[in-house]
This record gives sequence, C-alpha cells and structure tokens, in this order.
Amino acid sequence: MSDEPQNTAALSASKGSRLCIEIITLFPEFFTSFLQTSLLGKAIANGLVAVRCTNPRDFAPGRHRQVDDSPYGGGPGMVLRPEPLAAAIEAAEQKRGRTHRILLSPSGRLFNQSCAARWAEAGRLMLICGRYEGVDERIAQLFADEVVSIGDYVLSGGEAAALVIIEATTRLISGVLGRAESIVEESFSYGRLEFPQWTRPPVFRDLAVPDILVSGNHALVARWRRREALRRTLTRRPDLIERHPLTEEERSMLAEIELTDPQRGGRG
Ligand code: 6GU
Repeated sequence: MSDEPQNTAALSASKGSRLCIEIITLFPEFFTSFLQTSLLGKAIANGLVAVRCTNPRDFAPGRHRQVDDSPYGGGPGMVLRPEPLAAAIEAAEQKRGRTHRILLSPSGRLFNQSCAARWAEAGRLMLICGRYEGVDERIAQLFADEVVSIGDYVLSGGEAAALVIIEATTRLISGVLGRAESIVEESFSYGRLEFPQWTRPPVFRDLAVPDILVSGNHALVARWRRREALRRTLTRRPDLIERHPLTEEERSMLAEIELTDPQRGGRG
C-alpha cells in the first residue's frame, strides 16, 4: 500500500524546489505525460517545481477499495467517501509538510490570474480532485483552505482543472518561462485582452499584414497595438472594461475604433 505510485514519484524531487504541488487524485496516470512535457517538464527536471500524486484508493478499506457511495437523501450518482480522501491528504502532509489546500469543485469560487499569482508563492500547494457526482461535504469543511472552479461548465472530475491550475501557476515561477513569455503575462492583470499578432508571409490567402506593423515606427506600433487590444476587449470581453475602466487614451481611441470598424469584430 503505497501513497506514491511509481509513475509519478519518479517525476519530481521535492526538496529545495520553489513550489511543490501535492495532487490528491484517483487517476495519477492522468498527469504523467503533462508533467513530462515542455517547459513544465524542464522545470520539474531542474528541480524548480515538484509534483507528487497521492491516490485515495490506496487508503480505501477492504478488498474492493471502494472510494464512493450513494448520497444520503437519495438521488443519482455516487459521492466520494471522506475517509480515503482524508487519509490521502494527511499522509501527503505527514510525509512532506503542510500545504495550502485547494478543493477542486464546479461549486467553487472562480480561479483567475490573481489566484495563480498568489499560489505561485505558496511554497506548498495541494490540489484535491473530486470525481463522480461530488465529494462528501466534510472534506471541504475539515480540509479545504479554498474551494475553486475553473469556469462555468461541468467536468467529470477535478483532474483537467488541476492541469489548468498547475500550468497557470507554475509559469509564474521565475525560471520556468523564458523572458519573452513572461512579458506577455502582464497584460491579463491590467484587464485587456492581447493585441493580435502576425508573422510571415506578408500575404496569406488574400489577407495582408497591417501596414503599420512593417512601418518601423515603434511608438505608432505600440499605440496601434493598445488600440487593437481595446477593440478586442470591447467586442469579446466587455465585462473586463467594466472592471478596469477606460483610460484617457482609450477614450480617445473609441472614436477611431468605431470609424475603422462599425461592427467591432465580426470574425476573430
Ligand atoms: Cl474544479 N471540477 C469539476 N468537476 N468541474 C468543473 C471544475 C472543477 N471547474 C469547472 N468545472
């Protein structure tokens, strides 16, 4: 009875890393290729980030190791029993230390960039993945520092949400990303979508790259990009404008946007 399945124990070293993520999951194999891939894989190999999986099934009693049961009060589906989850959480922390514990649930508060920024500094983070129709409420009461959802849609379990959170959080740890990528980062925090980008060829299927981007006038390019970022935000995410009101420059850009494109958007 091990709380460190071989496939994931090999993925990380937990001492001295900037962030150690403990995952409580019935499906540790879900994470294997993700954790070996690309920038995150490198960060783990370099010891910047450590990830450990603990499987509640390893702590479930009996020959059948049953982790779920039918809900009190009736209704369809199964609910995760509290004992195996509690035992998995406590075993991980007894071995490697207290964590900031996050229960993943569609009924949680919405995850966003500022959660990612906060958790990147937490040192030790625990992501508790639910499954089936739910998790016994006493797990939230006894263990969760936060209950978090990644959006208004339903997933069959917390595993895909954990991947999202791991990627968004670890890319904020210095050394995980290259310098160029970290600059792009900042834009979400100030409440505007990214400006559109082009690369070669200069014409693709009759669509040309905007002239200004090849003008060599850096100040004009920068202002044009701020305007196009505003245009996109107005069309696709008006809620961001409400939370981050227009600057004086942006108010002057509004007239230009309406002139250039009365429908403000269309495709793309
Ligand atoms: Cl964290 N879990 C599940 N099961 N569904 C979700 C979610 C989490 N976030 C959005 N939908």
